[in-house]
Amino acid sequence: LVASLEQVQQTYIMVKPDGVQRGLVGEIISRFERKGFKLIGLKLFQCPKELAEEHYKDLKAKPFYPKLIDYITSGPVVCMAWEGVGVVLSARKLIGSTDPLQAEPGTIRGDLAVQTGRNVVHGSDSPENGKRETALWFKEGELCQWTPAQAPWLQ
Ligand code: RTP
Repeated sequence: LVASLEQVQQTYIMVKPDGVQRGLVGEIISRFERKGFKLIGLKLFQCPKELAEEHYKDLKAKPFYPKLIDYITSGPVVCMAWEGVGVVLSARKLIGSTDPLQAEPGTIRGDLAVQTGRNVVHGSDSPENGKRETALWFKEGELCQWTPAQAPWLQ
Protein backbone atom coordinates (compact mmCIF):
# COMPACT_ATOMS: atom_id res chain seq x y z
CA LEU A 1 0.00 0.00 0.00
CA VAL A 2 1.25 3.45 -0.87
CA ALA A 3 0.35 5.88 1.90
CA SER A 4 -1.25 9.15 0.90
CA LEU A 5 0.99 12.20 1.30
CA GLU A 6 -1.92 13.89 3.05
CA GLN A 7 -1.37 11.58 6.00
CA VAL A 8 2.20 12.82 6.51
CA GLN A 9 2.37 14.44 9.94
CA GLN A 10 4.98 16.07 12.16
CA THR A 11 5.46 15.34 15.82
CA TYR A 12 7.58 16.96 18.49
CA ILE A 13 9.55 14.50 20.60
CA MET A 14 11.75 15.60 23.50
CA VAL A 15 14.19 13.68 25.66
CA LYS A 16 13.56 15.26 29.07
CA PRO A 17 16.43 16.22 31.44
CA ASP A 18 16.39 12.84 33.23
CA GLY A 19 16.74 11.03 29.89
CA VAL A 20 19.73 13.21 28.93
CA GLN A 21 21.39 12.79 32.35
CA ARG A 22 20.89 9.01 32.34
CA GLY A 23 22.57 8.68 28.94
CA LEU A 24 19.42 7.53 27.14
CA VAL A 25 19.54 10.00 24.22
CA GLY A 26 20.91 7.53 21.66
CA GLU A 27 18.58 4.74 22.78
CA ILE A 28 15.52 6.99 22.46
CA ILE A 29 16.50 8.46 19.09
CA SER A 30 17.19 4.98 17.74
CA ARG A 31 13.69 3.75 18.54
CA PHE A 32 12.18 6.37 16.23
CA GLU A 33 14.87 5.82 13.58
CA ARG A 34 14.38 2.06 13.58
CA LYS A 35 10.62 2.43 13.31
CA GLY A 36 11.23 4.23 10.03
CA PHE A 37 10.31 7.84 10.64
CA LYS A 38 12.22 10.78 9.17
CA LEU A 39 14.21 13.08 11.45
CA ILE A 40 13.74 16.71 10.38
CA GLY A 41 15.03 18.56 13.48
CA LEU A 42 17.43 17.80 16.34
CA LYS A 43 19.17 19.87 19.02
CA LEU A 44 20.42 19.88 22.62
CA PHE A 45 18.80 22.82 24.36
CA GLN A 46 18.48 24.43 27.80
CA CYS A 47 14.80 25.34 27.94
CA PRO A 48 13.99 28.79 29.36
CA LYS A 49 11.15 28.95 31.92
CA GLU A 50 8.90 30.98 29.58
CA LEU A 51 9.08 28.32 26.87
CA ALA A 52 8.32 25.51 29.34
CA GLU A 53 5.28 27.50 30.53
CA GLU A 54 4.05 28.02 26.98
CA HIS A 55 4.57 24.34 26.09
CA TYR A 56 2.64 23.14 29.16
CA LYS A 57 0.07 25.99 29.29
CA ASP A 58 -2.87 23.54 29.19
CA LEU A 59 -1.62 21.99 32.46
CA LYS A 60 -1.33 25.31 34.32
CA ALA A 61 -4.15 24.46 36.75
CA LYS A 62 -2.70 21.04 37.69
CA PRO A 63 -1.16 20.63 41.14
CA PHE A 64 2.03 19.16 39.63
CA TYR A 65 2.52 22.10 37.21
CA PRO A 66 5.20 24.03 39.21
CA LYS A 67 7.25 20.86 39.68
CA LEU A 68 6.83 20.02 35.99
CA ILE A 69 8.24 23.42 34.98
CA ASP A 70 11.17 22.99 37.41
CA TYR A 71 11.85 19.51 36.03
CA ILE A 72 11.79 20.46 32.35
CA THR A 73 14.09 23.46 32.96
CA SER A 74 16.44 21.58 35.34
CA GLY A 75 18.96 20.67 32.61
CA PRO A 76 19.29 20.38 28.85
CA VAL A 77 16.69 18.52 26.81
CA VAL A 78 17.04 17.00 23.34
CA CYS A 79 14.45 18.44 20.97
CA MET A 80 13.42 16.43 17.94
CA ALA A 81 10.95 16.83 15.12
CA TRP A 82 9.96 13.66 13.28
CA GLU A 83 7.91 13.36 10.13
CA GLY A 84 5.96 10.49 8.65
CA VAL A 85 2.61 8.92 7.92
CA GLY A 86 0.75 8.47 11.22
CA VAL A 87 3.82 9.56 13.19
CA VAL A 88 1.87 11.28 16.00
CA LEU A 89 -0.06 8.25 17.26
CA SER A 90 2.73 5.84 16.43
CA ALA A 91 5.21 7.87 18.49
CA ARG A 92 2.79 7.91 21.44
CA LYS A 93 2.63 4.11 21.20
CA LEU A 94 6.43 3.83 21.09
CA ILE A 95 6.62 6.11 24.16
CA GLY A 96 3.96 4.32 26.24
CA SER A 97 1.63 5.48 29.02
CA THR A 98 2.36 8.66 30.98
CA ASP A 99 2.87 6.63 34.18
CA PRO A 100 5.87 4.39 33.45
CA LEU A 101 4.55 1.71 35.83
CA GLN A 102 1.48 1.42 33.58
CA ALA A 103 3.50 1.56 30.35
CA GLU A 104 3.85 -1.75 28.54
CA PRO A 105 7.26 -3.43 28.34
CA GLY A 106 8.68 -2.70 24.90
CA THR A 107 7.72 0.97 25.10
CA ILE A 108 10.31 3.62 25.98
CA ARG A 109 8.72 4.42 29.35
CA GLY A 110 7.86 0.77 30.01
CA ASP A 111 11.48 -0.24 29.50
CA LEU A 112 13.38 2.76 30.85
CA ALA A 113 11.40 4.66 33.50
CA VAL A 114 9.63 4.31 36.86
CA GLN A 115 8.13 7.66 37.91
CA THR A 116 5.49 9.82 36.17
CA GLY A 117 7.47 12.88 37.26
CA ARG A 118 10.63 11.46 35.59
CA ASN A 119 9.22 9.78 32.48
CA VAL A 120 12.21 10.53 30.19
CA VAL A 121 10.42 11.62 27.04
CA HIS A 122 7.62 13.79 25.63
CA GLY A 123 5.57 13.27 22.48
CA SER A 124 2.86 15.47 20.93
CA ASP A 125 -0.68 14.17 21.47
CA SER A 126 -2.33 15.29 18.19
CA PRO A 127 -1.31 16.34 14.67
CA GLU A 128 -2.28 19.95 15.55
CA ASN A 129 -0.04 19.89 18.62
CA GLY A 130 2.69 18.21 16.58
CA LYS A 131 2.78 21.27 14.32
CA ARG A 132 2.32 23.75 17.16
CA GLU A 133 5.07 22.26 19.31
CA THR A 134 7.52 21.83 16.40
CA ALA A 135 7.06 25.52 15.58
CA LEU A 136 7.39 26.45 19.26
CA TRP A 137 10.68 24.63 19.89
CA PHE A 138 12.41 25.08 16.50
CA LYS A 139 13.17 28.17 14.43
CA GLU A 140 12.35 27.72 10.75
CA GLY A 141 16.01 27.44 9.67
CA GLU A 142 16.63 24.65 12.18
CA LEU A 143 14.34 22.18 10.39
CA CYS A 144 15.55 20.22 7.34
CA GLN A 145 13.19 18.98 4.68
CA TRP A 146 15.23 16.32 2.91
CA THR A 147 14.89 13.40 0.55
CA PRO A 148 17.23 10.41 0.67
CA ALA A 149 19.66 10.18 -2.25
CA GLN A 150 19.41 7.26 -4.66
CA ALA A 151 21.91 5.38 -2.53
CA PRO A 152 24.78 4.04 -4.68
CA TRP A 153 26.26 2.41 -1.54
CA LEU A 154 23.31 0.01 -1.32
CA GLN A 155 23.84 -2.72 -3.94
P1 RTP B 1 3.98 14.29 27.63
O1 RTP B 1 3.15 15.50 27.27
O2 RTP B 1 5.23 14.61 28.43
O3 RTP B 1 4.24 13.35 26.50
O4 RTP B 1 3.12 13.48 28.67
P2 RTP B 1 1.65 12.96 28.56
O5 RTP B 1 0.91 13.60 27.41
O6 RTP B 1 1.80 11.49 28.58
O7 RTP B 1 1.04 13.47 29.93
P3 RTP B 1 0.35 14.86 30.37
O8 RTP B 1 -0.84 14.50 31.16
O9 RTP B 1 0.23 15.81 29.23
O10 RTP B 1 1.44 15.40 31.38
C1 RTP B 1 2.58 16.03 30.92
C2 RTP B 1 3.74 15.66 31.80
O11 RTP B 1 3.51 16.15 33.12
C3 RTP B 1 4.11 15.28 34.07
N1 RTP B 1 3.10 14.80 35.00
N2 RTP B 1 3.32 14.69 36.29
N3 RTP B 1 0.85 13.47 38.66
C4 RTP B 1 2.01 13.95 38.27
O12 RTP B 1 2.91 14.17 39.02
C5 RTP B 1 2.18 14.21 36.83
N4 RTP B 1 1.27 14.03 35.89
C6 RTP B 1 1.86 14.39 34.72
C7 RTP B 1 4.73 14.13 33.29
O13 RTP B 1 6.11 14.46 33.04
C8 RTP B 1 3.95 14.16 31.99
O14 RTP B 1 4.67 13.55 30.95
